Amino acid sequence: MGSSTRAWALTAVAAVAAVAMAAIVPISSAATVYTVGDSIGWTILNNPNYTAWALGKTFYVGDTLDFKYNKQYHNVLEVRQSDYAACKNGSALSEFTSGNDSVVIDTAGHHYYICGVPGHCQVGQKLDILAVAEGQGGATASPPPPSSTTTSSGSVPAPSAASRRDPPVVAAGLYFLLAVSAGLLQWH
Ligand SMILES: [Cu+2]
Repeated sequence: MGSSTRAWALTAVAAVAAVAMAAIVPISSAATVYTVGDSIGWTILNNPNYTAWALGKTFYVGDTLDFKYNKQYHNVLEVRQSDYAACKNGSALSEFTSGNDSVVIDTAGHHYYICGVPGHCQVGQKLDILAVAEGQGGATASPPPPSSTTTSSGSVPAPSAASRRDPPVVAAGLYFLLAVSAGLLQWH
């Protein structure tokens, strides 16, 4: 009886380990690069709808927006919400003019982009994306407050690429599993 019981115990430990590790280790996804507008790029031709383009996509901090356009006719300005809504280009937060701009989303929350060429924003060359911090759910996530977090322990920093896998938590999980398996084997 001893060997079969021990085999059962080891199988149980393995199963518990698999489930526990799946829960402990967050799913890690590589940063995504999006071409704004996909094949049509950043333009006013053919009535692009960048709101529709962004719909259903989950943007994470660390992802990249590639704006591809003819730099003779367009540019990319990151602007505040009010300027996005009003299509004002006078106080851009950032300006991109290369015609092939890779813009890394560096903070969670909304990011607003318009073309600064007169008239273009008004006919739809504008993009509003909502970025969520890594590790947060997509569809159900709401934008965090601009400068503070609502975690129970206020000192915990926002998730970042460096903390995507949390070694102390994984180590604690492994220690727990070792303790469980040692206990199971002792019982038999
Ligand atoms: Cu334009």
